[in-house]
Amino acid sequence: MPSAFARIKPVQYEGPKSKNPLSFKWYNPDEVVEGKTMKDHLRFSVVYWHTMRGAGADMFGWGTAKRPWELGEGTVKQAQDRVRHFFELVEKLGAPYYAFHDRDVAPHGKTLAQSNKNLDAVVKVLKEEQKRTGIKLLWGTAQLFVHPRYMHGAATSCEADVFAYAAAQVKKALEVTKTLGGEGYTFWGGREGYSTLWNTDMKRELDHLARFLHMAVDYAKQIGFKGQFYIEPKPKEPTKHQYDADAAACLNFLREYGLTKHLKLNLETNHATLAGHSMQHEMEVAGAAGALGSIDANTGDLMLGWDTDQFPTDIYLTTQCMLTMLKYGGFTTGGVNFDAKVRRESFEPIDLLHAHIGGMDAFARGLKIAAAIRQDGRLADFVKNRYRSWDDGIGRDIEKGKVGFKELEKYILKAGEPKLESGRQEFLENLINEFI
Ligand code: XUL
Ligand code: CO
Repeated sequence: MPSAFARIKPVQYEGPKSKNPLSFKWYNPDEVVEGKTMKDHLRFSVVYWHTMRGAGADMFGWGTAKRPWELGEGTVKQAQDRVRHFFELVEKLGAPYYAFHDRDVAPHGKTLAQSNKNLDAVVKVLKEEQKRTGIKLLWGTAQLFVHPRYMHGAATSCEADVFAYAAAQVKKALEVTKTLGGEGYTFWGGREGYSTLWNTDMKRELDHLARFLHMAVDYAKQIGFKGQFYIEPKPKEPTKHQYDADAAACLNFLREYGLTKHLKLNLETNHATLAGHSMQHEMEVAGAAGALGSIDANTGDLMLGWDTDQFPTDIYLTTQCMLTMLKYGGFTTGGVNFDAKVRRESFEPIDLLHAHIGGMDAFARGLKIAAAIRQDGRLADFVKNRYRSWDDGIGRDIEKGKVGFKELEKYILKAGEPKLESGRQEFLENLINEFI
């Protein structure tokens, strides 16, 4: 079977002057930035679901995408062949990682046993292709939202048997993630939320979600899966309200249920903006809590109120992401995972290459700009200087817990009205523009 990408040459770095649309202008995998290669900094990952299974259908129309690997009856054999197309694409892009859901790689069976069997047959090919290409699994996950049984949620379903089914599905997904050497495992609460509070016992559902995650942690220990667990915040869609609404809500939930040591956050740009935050805000919240794990790199459309999952091309966005990432020490287990899809009108397989090349270049550029801003030092110096009143005197005494309200009253009666300095937002915005 000739691959859909057989005639495409491996994408190479040709530099910013190149006019070849199938080349990298900025992503130069071996180029060293802040002591590490770009490849190791960015740890790019291609998602199976949008890339291979997304057909471009929307509420008003059928799928438009021309996908030779979808011409067939939906058999296991077809699923195995599809994997080979996928790896050829990822290989040509030179991305070192991929991510998948159990049910996007292998067809649903009539029973759980049949689904597991289907999955095993496809995992065999995933393993072969990983071995052939050296491409690794960034994280695996279970699809707990497409099948009608999950209409009320999975771990937060009102029906205990659905919880049990979801647990059995995640058990298997953890096993195959381990088999494939996955460096992580993600929980995105597909339908873990509610449509109306009139029929919902929120406390009970949250308790169940925590129980579910504890079971996953226990099972990972039992089978010796050492990958990093992630929870992926999203405020809404498909439900009206998702429990994992944003980074702060997830961290609060993890803390309340004793899960902080076991899960970090996998943050997605379009989910951040749906929650009314910037991606940088979400990354700072996670970073401050020591929970900045991985990112689902995409972007939304600020004119629209839903998850458009576009490829990231905005250099300001990627600069902000990489500034925060570098500030917190860079990725360890995580990476830049393109949870993004081409537009419905971009229906040819080649559009998948343009999309990923654009995203990889945008992040490479963001990385270089962030490193230049850090090297320059004026931004960091400004922030440090802004807080200098905390480095000694009364500020240090407050931070060290040496003074209380009584001492502060005495202090301020003597010191008088505080003297303030400008926040210089516009000056700093201009400073950032020097680098972009
Ligand atoms: C959905 C989403 C998911 C998760 C994995 O919005 O982002 O694809 O990343 O289940
Ligand atoms: Co995602």
